[in-house]
Amino acid sequence: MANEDKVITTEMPSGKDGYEVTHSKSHVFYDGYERKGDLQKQTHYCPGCGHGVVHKLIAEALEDLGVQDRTIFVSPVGCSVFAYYYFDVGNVQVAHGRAPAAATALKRACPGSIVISYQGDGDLAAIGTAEIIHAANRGEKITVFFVNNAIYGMTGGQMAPTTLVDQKSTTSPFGRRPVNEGFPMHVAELLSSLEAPVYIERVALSDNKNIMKARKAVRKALELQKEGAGFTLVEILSPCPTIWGKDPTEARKWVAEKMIPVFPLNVFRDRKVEMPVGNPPPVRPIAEVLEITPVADTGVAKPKPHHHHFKTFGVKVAGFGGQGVLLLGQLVAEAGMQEGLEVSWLPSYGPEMRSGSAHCHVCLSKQRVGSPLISYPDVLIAMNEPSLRKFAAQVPANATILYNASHLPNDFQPPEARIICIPASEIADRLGSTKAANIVMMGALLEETECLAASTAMQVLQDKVKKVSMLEVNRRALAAGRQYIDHEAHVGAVSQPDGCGK
Ligand SMILES: Cc1ncc(C[n+]2csc(CCOP(=O)(O)OP(=O)(O)O)c2C)c(N)n1
Ligand code: SF4
Repeated sequence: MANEDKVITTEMPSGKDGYEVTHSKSHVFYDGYERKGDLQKQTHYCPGCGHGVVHKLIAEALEDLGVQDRTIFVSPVGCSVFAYYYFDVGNVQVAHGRAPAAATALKRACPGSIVISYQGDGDLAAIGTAEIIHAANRGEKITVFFVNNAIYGMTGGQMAPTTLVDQKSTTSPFGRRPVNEGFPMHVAELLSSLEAPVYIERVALSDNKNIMKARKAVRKALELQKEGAGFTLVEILSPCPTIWGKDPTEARKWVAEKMIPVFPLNVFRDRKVEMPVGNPPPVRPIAEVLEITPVADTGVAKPKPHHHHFKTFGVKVAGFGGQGVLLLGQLVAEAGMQEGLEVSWLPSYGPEMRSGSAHCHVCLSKQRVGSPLISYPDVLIAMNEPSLRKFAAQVPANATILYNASHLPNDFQPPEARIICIPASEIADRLGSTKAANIVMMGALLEETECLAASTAMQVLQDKVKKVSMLEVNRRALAAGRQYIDHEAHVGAVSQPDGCGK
C-alpha cells in the first residue's frame, strides 16, 4: 500500500480563505477495519478512551523503528480484545490474563520478532497476576503495555486491583475500602522489585505533555526490545470516560488529579541486566529424551514389515488406576510408531492416583491423525465392569470389545459389537503378577485384530521393561493373551464363564 493511500484529506472550500486539512494514520494500522461493514474507518473504542491513544503511539513507534513486519501483537481479553482488527502485524488473541505467557512462547519460538503483550488492569493485575510476575522475573524479552484505567471497562465497571480508595464501581458501590478490598496495586513498583526487568516506566494520558512522554516511553521500550534487551513494561494511566461517567475532558482531568497522586509517574527501572549464563542444558536427541530408541539403534533385528489392514484404527482402553490402562495405550501407540504408523495417545483420568477411573484413546493411522479423540473405537478394552458399562454403547456393531472377565455381568445388555471375555487378571495372576493383565489384553488385541505384529509389541516391551524377571512375565503374558484368543475364547454366545459374549 503506497503512502498516499492512507492520507485522509478533507477538502475545504477553496479560494482566498480556503484551506486544506490533511491528517494521516500510521501504516502499521490496516487501511480499513473489517470489524463491521459500516465502521471501516473507526475503532470500537468509546470517544476519549485511552486505548485508542495507546494504539496510535504503538503503531507510530513500530513504523518508525521499521519492525512492523516482524511484530507479533498479543491482544488480551478486555476492551482491547479487538486490537487485531487494527494492527497490520502478526496477531494473536489469548485467554484472559495469559498474554505474557503466550508472548513468552512466541518470543522464544521466534527470537527475532518484536513481541508485544497488551493488557488492561483487570487482565494483567487480577486474573493474570502470576503470568506477568513470572514473565518479568524470568526477564522475558517482551514489551508489555499495561493500560491502567482503574476499572474493568469491558464488563461494565467492576472493581480492578488498581481501583482507587473510595472509587465507586459496580462491585464496590460505596467506594473501595482497603479494609475490605485492599489497597490499589502498584504494578510498576511491584515489578521493579524483581531483578530481571530492564525498563519499567509509568506514564499518563492526562494532557498533551504527558502524552508526549508516553510516546517516548513506548518507543524506548520497543527500541530496547529491538536491541535484544530483556523485559520492558510501560504502565499507562488511561481515561475510561464511559465507565467513569465523565466526558473525555473531565476524564483526562481525573487521570491528572486522582490517578497520578496514587500512581506517581516515574522511571522505575532503566538498566541493562547481565543474566548469569551458567552451564548450558545438555542437548539430547528427541528420541532419547522420549525414550523412543529407534529400532535400528538397539542392535536387535528390525521387526518384519507388518501389513496394516486399516486406514485408521482406534482403540479405547478403560479401567481403574493401577491396572496399567494408560501404559497399555502407550505400548500400543509405541508399537504403532515402530511400524511406521502415525499415532496418538490421549489419556484421561481423575485426580486419584489409584483406584480412580482411567481411560485412554489410541489412534493408529496411515495418515496424519486429525483428532486423538476416539469416539467410536474399533476395539474397546474394558479392564473392569464399570468401564464396560460406561463405554460399550460407543462401540460400533462391526467393532470389538475385549472384556477382562470370564463372563459378562448377568444384567448387562450387550450392544451390537462382538464381545470377547478374557479373564486377563486371572491369567496374569497365574503367571506370577496381576499387574501383567494389561499385557495379556495386549496379546489378545494383537491376535484378534492383527492391527500390529506381536514381534513389534515384544520389541517395545524389551525397550521399556528393564527388570529381567518382569520382562519374562510380560513375554509370557503377551503370549497367553494371544493363545487365549486362538484356543479358548468364544464370541457371540451366551453370558457364560467360558469367555463368551452375547
Ligand atoms: C476467564 C475469564 N474471566 C472473566 C472474564 C470476564 N472479563 C472480560 S474482560 C474483564 C476485565 C477487563 O478489564 P481490564 O483488563 O481492566 O480491561 P479494560 O476492559 O478496562 O480495557 C473480565 C473480568 C473473561 N472474559 N474470562
Ligand atoms: S469502556 Fe472505557 S476502556 Fe472500554 S472502550 Fe470505553 S472508554 Fe475505553
